Amino acid sequence: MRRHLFLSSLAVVLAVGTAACGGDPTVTTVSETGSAGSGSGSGVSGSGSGSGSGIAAAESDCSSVNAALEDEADATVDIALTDYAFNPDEVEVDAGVVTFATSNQGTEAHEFAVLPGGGDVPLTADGAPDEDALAEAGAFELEAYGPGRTCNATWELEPGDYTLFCIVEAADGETHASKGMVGTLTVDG
Ligand SMILES: [Cu+2]
Repeated sequence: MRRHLFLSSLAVVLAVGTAACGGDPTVTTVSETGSAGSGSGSGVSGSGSGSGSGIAAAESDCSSVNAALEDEADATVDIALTDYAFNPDEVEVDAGVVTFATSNQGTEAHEFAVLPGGGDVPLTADGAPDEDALAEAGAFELEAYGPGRTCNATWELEPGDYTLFCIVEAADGETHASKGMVGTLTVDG
Protein backbone atom coordinates (compact mmCIF):
# COMPACT_ATOMS: atom_id res chain seq x y z
CA MET A 1 0.00 0.00 0.00
CA ARG A 2 1.33 3.39 -0.97
CA ARG A 3 2.13 5.85 1.77
CA HIS A 4 0.96 9.39 1.50
CA LEU A 5 3.58 12.02 1.65
CA PHE A 6 1.71 15.27 1.76
CA LEU A 7 2.03 15.73 5.50
CA SER A 8 5.78 15.53 5.49
CA SER A 9 5.78 17.76 2.42
CA LEU A 10 3.62 20.18 4.35
CA ALA A 11 6.16 20.33 7.16
CA VAL A 12 8.85 21.24 4.65
CA VAL A 13 6.68 23.88 3.03
CA LEU A 14 5.93 25.40 6.42
CA ALA A 15 9.56 25.43 7.45
CA VAL A 16 10.68 27.03 4.20
CA GLY A 17 7.73 29.41 4.15
CA THR A 18 8.33 30.58 7.70
CA ALA A 19 12.02 31.10 7.14
CA ALA A 20 11.69 32.80 3.78
CA CYS A 21 8.73 35.07 4.27
CA GLY A 22 7.17 34.85 7.71
CA GLY A 23 5.44 38.18 7.27
CA ASP A 24 3.40 37.11 4.26
CA PRO A 25 -0.26 36.90 5.33
CA THR A 26 -0.84 33.87 3.11
CA VAL A 27 1.97 31.99 4.78
CA THR A 28 0.59 32.96 8.18
CA THR A 29 -2.73 31.36 7.28
CA VAL A 30 -1.05 28.18 6.14
CA SER A 31 1.02 28.10 9.31
CA GLU A 32 -2.09 28.36 11.47
CA THR A 33 -3.67 25.44 9.67
CA GLY A 34 -0.47 23.51 9.92
CA SER A 35 -0.13 24.11 13.62
CA ALA A 36 -3.48 22.44 14.15
CA GLY A 37 -2.08 19.29 12.65
CA SER A 38 1.42 19.57 14.00
CA GLY A 39 0.98 16.62 16.34
CA SER A 40 0.09 14.45 13.38
CA GLY A 41 2.97 15.81 11.36
CA SER A 42 5.58 14.83 13.87
CA GLY A 43 3.96 11.41 14.15
CA VAL A 44 4.40 10.92 10.44
CA SER A 45 8.03 11.95 10.63
CA GLY A 46 8.58 9.51 13.46
CA SER A 47 7.19 6.49 11.66
CA GLY A 48 8.80 7.56 8.39
CA SER A 49 12.26 7.43 9.90
CA GLY A 50 11.68 3.88 11.13
CA SER A 51 11.89 0.60 9.29
CA GLY A 52 9.53 -0.73 6.67
CA SER A 53 7.75 -2.81 9.27
CA GLY A 54 7.21 0.32 11.31
CA ILE A 55 5.38 1.89 8.38
CA ALA A 56 3.22 -1.20 7.98
CA ALA A 57 2.31 -1.05 11.66
CA ALA A 58 1.44 2.63 11.37
CA GLU A 59 -1.05 1.78 8.65
CA SER A 60 -2.92 -0.81 10.72
CA ASP A 61 -2.64 0.66 14.21
CA CYS A 62 -4.29 3.84 15.41
CA SER A 63 -1.96 6.82 15.63
CA SER A 64 -4.29 9.28 17.29
CA VAL A 65 -3.79 12.93 16.42
CA ASN A 66 -3.38 15.59 19.11
CA ALA A 67 -4.72 13.36 21.89
CA ALA A 68 -3.58 15.93 24.44
CA LEU A 69 -6.11 18.39 22.97
CA GLU A 70 -9.11 16.08 23.46
CA ASP A 71 -9.82 17.44 26.93
CA GLU A 72 -10.29 20.88 25.37
CA ALA A 73 -12.62 19.73 22.59
CA ASP A 74 -15.69 21.89 22.08
CA ALA A 75 -17.38 19.13 20.09
CA THR A 76 -16.97 15.47 19.26
CA VAL A 77 -18.11 14.10 15.91
CA ASP A 78 -18.58 10.35 15.42
CA ILE A 79 -17.59 9.21 11.94
CA ALA A 80 -17.69 5.70 10.52
CA LEU A 81 -15.16 4.78 7.84
CA THR A 82 -16.53 2.15 5.48
CA ASP A 83 -15.69 0.63 2.06
CA TYR A 84 -15.93 3.30 0.55
CA ALA A 85 -17.63 6.15 2.32
CA PHE A 86 -17.71 8.35 5.38
CA ASN A 87 -20.84 8.11 7.47
CA PRO A 88 -22.03 10.78 7.85
CA ASP A 89 -20.55 12.33 4.72
CA GLU A 90 -21.81 15.83 5.52
CA VAL A 91 -20.62 17.28 8.81
CA GLU A 92 -21.25 20.74 10.26
CA VAL A 93 -19.60 22.01 13.44
CA ASP A 94 -18.83 25.30 15.11
CA ALA A 95 -15.29 26.61 14.89
CA GLY A 96 -13.04 25.52 17.73
CA VAL A 97 -11.38 22.37 18.93
CA VAL A 98 -13.12 19.36 17.40
CA THR A 99 -12.48 15.69 18.08
CA PHE A 100 -13.35 13.29 15.29
CA ALA A 101 -14.01 9.89 16.84
CA THR A 102 -13.57 7.63 13.85
CA SER A 103 -14.39 3.95 13.62
CA ASN A 104 -13.16 1.76 10.78
CA GLN A 105 -16.18 -0.41 9.98
CA GLY A 106 -14.88 -1.51 6.61
CA THR A 107 -12.67 -4.38 5.56
CA GLU A 108 -9.71 -2.24 4.45
CA ALA A 109 -7.48 0.35 6.06
CA HIS A 110 -8.88 3.86 5.81
CA GLU A 111 -7.61 7.33 6.55
CA PHE A 112 -9.46 10.48 7.55
CA ALA A 113 -7.94 13.39 5.67
CA VAL A 114 -9.10 16.98 5.54
CA LEU A 115 -8.63 19.50 2.74
CA PRO A 116 -9.08 23.17 3.75
CA GLY A 117 -10.99 25.22 1.22
CA GLY A 118 -13.24 22.38 0.13
CA GLY A 119 -13.67 21.26 -3.46
CA ASP A 120 -12.41 18.18 -5.21
CA VAL A 121 -9.24 16.37 -4.19
CA PRO A 122 -6.58 17.73 -6.59
CA LEU A 123 -5.30 15.21 -9.11
CA THR A 124 -2.19 15.08 -11.25
CA ALA A 125 -2.38 14.67 -15.04
CA ASP A 126 -2.41 10.87 -14.69
CA GLY A 127 -5.31 10.99 -12.25
CA ALA A 128 -3.36 10.26 -9.06
CA PRO A 129 -3.83 12.47 -5.98
CA ASP A 130 -1.62 15.56 -6.29
CA GLU A 131 0.45 15.43 -3.10
CA ASP A 132 2.11 18.80 -3.79
CA ALA A 133 -1.25 20.54 -4.23
CA LEU A 134 -2.55 18.90 -1.07
CA ALA A 135 0.48 20.15 0.84
CA GLU A 136 0.06 23.65 -0.56
CA ALA A 137 -3.58 23.64 0.49
CA GLY A 138 -2.58 22.67 4.03
CA ALA A 139 -4.25 19.26 4.02
CA PHE A 140 -3.95 17.28 7.23
CA GLU A 141 -4.92 13.77 8.23
CA LEU A 142 -5.48 10.95 10.62
CA GLU A 143 -3.28 8.27 9.11
CA ALA A 144 -4.82 5.11 7.69
CA TYR A 145 -5.54 2.38 10.21
CA GLY A 146 -7.04 -1.06 9.99
CA PRO A 147 -10.57 -2.52 10.13
CA GLY A 148 -12.40 -3.07 13.40
CA ARG A 149 -10.53 -0.31 15.23
CA THR A 150 -11.28 3.17 16.41
CA CYS A 151 -9.05 6.23 16.33
CA ASN A 152 -9.47 9.85 17.37
CA ALA A 153 -8.14 13.00 15.76
CA THR A 154 -8.43 16.45 17.31
CA TRP A 155 -7.82 19.68 15.48
CA GLU A 156 -8.58 23.34 16.08
CA LEU A 157 -10.67 24.32 13.08
CA GLU A 158 -11.14 27.75 11.56
CA PRO A 159 -14.47 28.64 9.93
CA GLY A 160 -14.74 27.54 6.31
CA ASP A 161 -15.43 24.71 3.93
CA TYR A 162 -13.36 21.55 4.02
CA THR A 163 -13.36 18.33 2.04
CA LEU A 164 -13.04 15.00 3.83
CA PHE A 165 -11.25 12.34 1.85
CA CYS A 166 -9.44 9.01 1.91
CA ILE A 167 -6.87 8.38 -0.80
CA VAL A 168 -5.75 4.95 0.31
CA GLU A 169 -5.40 2.84 -2.82
CA ALA A 170 -7.73 -0.09 -3.28
CA ALA A 171 -6.46 -3.38 -4.73
CA ASP A 172 -7.50 -2.28 -8.21
CA GLY A 173 -5.27 0.81 -8.00
CA GLU A 174 -8.11 3.29 -7.66
CA THR A 175 -8.16 5.52 -4.62
CA HIS A 176 -10.96 5.19 -2.13
CA ALA A 177 -11.81 8.84 -2.88
CA SER A 178 -12.45 7.99 -6.51
CA LYS A 179 -14.78 5.23 -5.31
CA GLY A 180 -16.78 7.80 -3.36
CA MET A 181 -14.93 8.07 -0.05
CA VAL A 182 -15.26 11.83 0.21
CA GLY A 183 -17.38 14.15 2.29
CA THR A 184 -17.90 17.74 3.26
CA LEU A 185 -17.09 19.49 6.52
CA THR A 186 -18.57 22.92 7.16
CA VAL A 187 -17.09 24.86 10.06
CA ASP A 188 -19.28 27.75 11.15
CA GLY A 189 -17.84 30.93 12.57
CU1 LIG B 1 -10.54 4.60 2.59
